[in-house]
Amino acid sequence: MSILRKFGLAVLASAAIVASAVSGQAAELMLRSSDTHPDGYPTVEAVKYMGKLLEERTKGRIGIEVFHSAQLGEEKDTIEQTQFGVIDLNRVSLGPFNNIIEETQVVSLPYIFRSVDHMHKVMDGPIGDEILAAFEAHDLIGLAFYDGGSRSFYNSEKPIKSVDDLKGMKFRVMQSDMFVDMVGALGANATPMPYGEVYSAIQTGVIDGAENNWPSYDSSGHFEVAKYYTLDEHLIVPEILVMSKKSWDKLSPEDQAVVRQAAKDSVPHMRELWAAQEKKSEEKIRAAGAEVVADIDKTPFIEAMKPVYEKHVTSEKLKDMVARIQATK
Ligand code: BDP
Repeated sequence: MSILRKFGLAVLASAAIVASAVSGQAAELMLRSSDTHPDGYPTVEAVKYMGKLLEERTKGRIGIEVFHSAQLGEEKDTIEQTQFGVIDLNRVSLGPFNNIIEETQVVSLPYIFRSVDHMHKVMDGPIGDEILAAFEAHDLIGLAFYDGGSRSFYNSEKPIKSVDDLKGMKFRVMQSDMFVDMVGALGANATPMPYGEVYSAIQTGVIDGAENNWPSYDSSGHFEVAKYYTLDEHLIVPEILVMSKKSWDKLSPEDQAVVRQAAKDSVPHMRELWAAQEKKSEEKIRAAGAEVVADIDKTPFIEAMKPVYEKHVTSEKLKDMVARIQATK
């Protein structure tokens, strides 16, 4: 490139920075962030909030643009793109990491958490930090955990009141071998598939149903095609905000610290948004005529999960993590 052209581009670039600083529009460095959920969903709003914090704390140098509604693709693909540095930030469930990062399996095990509070205690403590750190070997930087409530089964066929009722039914799961085994252990059949394909798969009868939390059951519209929802709450899977290590390495250590802190500071805001959205979605879905089975004996569900633990918690490291989670009060 000629010196003149280089100079010309530099002038253009700095003109753009001045213009953006004046208009308050885009920051100098706009991090591209992916989310499968629609605009307004708690995870999307939390990352936007983090972007606001970042812009304030860097005086407009760094911001975030959230590409919601799976504009950049389905989770499994966007995870790869984040590893390659094509996407800077990604808010995803831990489920699709289960086959890649073994530590994520432990906190994705069915019934590993006694409650959302228990999950918060674990993820906010040393075990959470260990799991965040495990991402770096996979070209990702784990920044913060978000809430994903608890996930339960829904289907288009009949109200499920016991493990027996699930026999032979077909459910979509996230792309994680452990979730395939989880459904198998309940006597049903699992089909791993991208989130965006679930609605039509239920509608056309390829599957009988899926499993998710209230806000996703709502925003995906799945309740329109699968109105039987059984609150067996088999999973409390944390969600995570990751950054591409490639994008991370381009930041100064000071900016890295600001990014990490802004991510952490978005968590309490996210939890508030989440709690409010869970209530709103539940009300909306009940009003829409969904048949909710709420009083269900979870003991047989919990007992059925033993083979999943036996198959997936094999190393001493994972066994120790499970024991430490169970011992967390
Ligand atoms: C939602 C998670 C989202 C997952 C989706 C799924 O927030 O990250 O993609 O479930 O089931 O609850 O795939």
